[in-house]
This record gives sequence, structure tokens and C-alpha cells, in this order.
Amino acid sequence: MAKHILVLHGPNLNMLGVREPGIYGHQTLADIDARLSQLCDEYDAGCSVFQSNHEGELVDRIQAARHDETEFIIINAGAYTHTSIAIRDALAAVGIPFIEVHLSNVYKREPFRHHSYLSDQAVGVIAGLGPAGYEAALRYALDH
Ligand code: DHK
Repeated sequence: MAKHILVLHGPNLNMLGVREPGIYGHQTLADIDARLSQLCDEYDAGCSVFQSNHEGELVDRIQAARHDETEFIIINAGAYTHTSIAIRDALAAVGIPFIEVHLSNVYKREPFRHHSYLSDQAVGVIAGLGPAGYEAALRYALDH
């Protein structure tokens, strides 16, 4: 059976391309999602993508993953990475393995970005590789 992967994008990632391009680059979220979808097709896998600026909607989508055969989650929770116990708890509740992705190298940035509520629960963490980080995470999820 085809693998099913869920890609989650948190707040402000809908503004990629116009948002602080020196930090987040010039690609839009649609560009990133199109590349991920192409990769999923190459692997004959099923990929769902969801972006929200709202913490509760991200929690709801993670909970829904229990019932839609999601085997792996790739998540860039944006700023919620550094604040959200609710997203951490939702990921723990569903027990689906996940990779945490950040476009920027959060460790080169403000100290408040150095802490993540997700990292110690993640299979792995990728930061600073831009859109290539999502691609690496997706390849890992598809291969394992
Ligand atoms: C994206 C955000 O929106 C920030 O709040 C995080 C992350 C970093 C990123 O690099 O993709 O601190």
C-alpha cells in the first residue's frame, strides 16, 4: 500500500516569498508544496499538505491524522515551535513519527528560537537548509 505522509506548515509560512526573504528565501509555499507533491508522485506515495496560522487548527489536523492512515508527519510549526505545548501534546497523542523542519538556522538567530517544544520527541530535526530541508525530510519519510 502507498505510504501516506502529512506535511504541516504553521503560522506565517503562507507568506513565504514576501516574508523576510533574506531569512526565509524567495520561494513561495506553493513552490515548496509543488516540489514535495512531485516527489510524492515519484515515490507513488500519498501526501497531504496543510497550512494554518491557528494553533487549534494545527492540533485538529494532527488529531485527524490518526484516522487518515498518515504514517509520518513533517512539521514546520513556525513560531509555535517555540511556544506550543498543545502541538507537542497532539503529536504525542497520535504517536505518529515526525520530523521537525525549519527553513532558517534557528540556532543562528534570537535565543528565543533556540528552544523547541517538539525536538526531543522528533525522529529528527532539520534547520537552515531552506526548502531543501523539507525535501530531505520527505525523502527520509518515504524511505523509512
Ligand atoms: C519559521 C518561523 O515562522 C519562525 O517563527 C521560526 C521557522 C523559524 C523557520 O525557519 O522555518 O522561528
